[in-house]
Amino acid sequence: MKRLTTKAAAAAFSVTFASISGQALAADSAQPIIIPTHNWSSQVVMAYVIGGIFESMGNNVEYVPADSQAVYEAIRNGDVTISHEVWQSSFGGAFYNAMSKGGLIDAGTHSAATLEEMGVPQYVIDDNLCPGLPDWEALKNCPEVFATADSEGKGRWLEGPQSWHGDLMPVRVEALGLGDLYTVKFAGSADAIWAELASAKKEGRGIITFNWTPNFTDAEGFAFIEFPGYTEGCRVADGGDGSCGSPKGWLKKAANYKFPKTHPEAYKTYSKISFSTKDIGQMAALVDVDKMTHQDAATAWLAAHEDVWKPFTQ
Ligand code: TMO
Repeated sequence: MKRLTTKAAAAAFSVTFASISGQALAADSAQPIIIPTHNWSSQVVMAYVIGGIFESMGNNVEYVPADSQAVYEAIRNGDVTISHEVWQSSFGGAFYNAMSKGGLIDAGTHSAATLEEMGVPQYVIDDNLCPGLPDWEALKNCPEVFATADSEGKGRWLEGPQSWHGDLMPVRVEALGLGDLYTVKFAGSADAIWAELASAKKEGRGIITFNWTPNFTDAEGFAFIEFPGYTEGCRVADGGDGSCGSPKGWLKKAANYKFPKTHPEAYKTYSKISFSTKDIGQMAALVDVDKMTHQDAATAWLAAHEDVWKPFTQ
């Protein structure tokens, strides 16, 4: 009898234990979800937006400044939990590299389509400062329009920080046969690009800078130069000559492979998060136009757009 009782008790215990551990598996860990911040506005605002969404669900979050290329290795290793703005042109290579080594998963794609490309403010086209733009071939006829004090008599391409995509643009200038006419200068920060665009506009002078969409500049108008079309394999890193333009690309979300297990509720929400061109443009504009801090911008964006983000949590 005693044996049977013990067995029954053991059976009852194991049923209870299974259901408790079943519940435990469905609840999120109290360990912080680690969110990286990089050096352009929408990404930092979106870090706090997504962190705010996780916190609204009772999760703990932590923010770490991270290099935007090295972050994919950090996610793979588990030092960082997510990357919420994986731009195809700049980071597609590092993203798939980390995925193929193991430890990083694709957590879905934002609805916004992207472009990261050299271009000119709309007035450069409207005032016909370099006839034929935005076709890249027009650049051959007007390097002097884009010359600056530091550009050695050539036209200047003002690139973003080199950390974004290395020597992509210097290689492209050479591959297109523009090396005698144009030189690439790297800006120290995104803010340095915006400052240069503002002063060129004030002076009504020509300027070529790296820029992207979605961004706050979508509202005012920015014309991306049309380079030879992007194809898989057209870049030097992929075996090509590097003369192609950037892809009309995707914007993905990456995560460490354990995130769905450690924080199943937060991961489910993260997998549903999809921001539009408008959403991302607004996040950038709150900082770059309205001059809010990134944190305040995120708080304001969350308060004004519950209709956008609440459904992701349901
Ligand atoms: C990665 N970025 C949006 C700056 O091109």
